[in-house]
Amino acid sequence: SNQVIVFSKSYCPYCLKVKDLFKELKVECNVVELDLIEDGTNFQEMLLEMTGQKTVPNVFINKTHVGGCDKTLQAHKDGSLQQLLSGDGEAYDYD
Ligand code: GSH
Repeated sequence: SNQVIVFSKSYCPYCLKVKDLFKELKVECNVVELDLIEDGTNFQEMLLEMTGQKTVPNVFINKTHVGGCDKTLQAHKDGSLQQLLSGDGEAYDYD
């Protein structure tokens, strides 16, 4: 099955948008609220190193980095999100 991870902050409206999208799509996701966990700032530094992205949300689908809210919504619109969720995402490179 799909592994969807949303690195988030509990107060972030863009994160809420992304979480709502996955809810609407009935896609289960693992949400990590970086402001609510003890080592959140370490995670944040690691994410910055991995993805070059400073902001949340920071979304991964089956180990592919999708990006933030804008990129995730765009991927939903252009169909590449569904493609990733159907396990057919290898051809897509979001970096
Ligand atoms: N354009 C970004 C996206 O599409 O994801 C907007 C994301 C954004 O601005 N997130 C804010 C953020 O991460 C929180 S609401 N700010 C930097 C920080 O908290 O370190």
